[in-house]
Amino acid sequence: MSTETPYSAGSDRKKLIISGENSVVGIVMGSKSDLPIMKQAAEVLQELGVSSEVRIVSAHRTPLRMVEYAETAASRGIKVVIAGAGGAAHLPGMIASICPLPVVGVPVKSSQSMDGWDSVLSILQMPGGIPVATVALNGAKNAALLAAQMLAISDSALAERLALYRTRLRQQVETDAESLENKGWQAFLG
Ligand code: C2R
Repeated sequence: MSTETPYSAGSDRKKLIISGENSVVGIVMGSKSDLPIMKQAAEVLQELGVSSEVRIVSAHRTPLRMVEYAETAASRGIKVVIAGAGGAAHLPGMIASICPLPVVGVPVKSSQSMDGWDSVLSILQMPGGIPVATVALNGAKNAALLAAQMLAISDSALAERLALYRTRLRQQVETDAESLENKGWQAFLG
């Protein structure tokens, strides 16, 4: 009789993490179905000139791959991990429990989510001692900005790019506000 449990099975062990070259942010998600949300983090980081790797890693379905990811991320040069998952979203907390790096958690409203709260609370309510910086439901964009802000503490060029990002954001809102005031809301919408 085999003594292998599903989580010690060789097939899981063989799927080693494919190293990304020189990435400083690791974006992981529980399933490919999270990608439409989690890609927003990759896009913001790309816009800010921050290198990232994007991986599917599930604490539930590929536990050993998750352990390997969490154990090797820092030594591979990753500085911040962004972890997104839906439903019973244990991935961010489990990565944080193993990995010394800061983990930003993204609750994803997945097809399996009841209403999103399951994922939010699974990521938010970590026990004292193992923090996960939790952003809003589907808040992958803000997760990327938080990660960039952490990196910018010791990277003045990135800090400047982040300041520019905020300037553009402010200018866009000012342009919209002015246009709304000038045209009135009906013409603005039409
Ligand atoms: P499928 O669409 O693959 O059925 O996944 C994923 O993040 C996804 O949102 C449905 C949802 O299950 C989530 N999932 C987790 C974990 N692994 C997968 N929450 C985990 O390890 O926490």
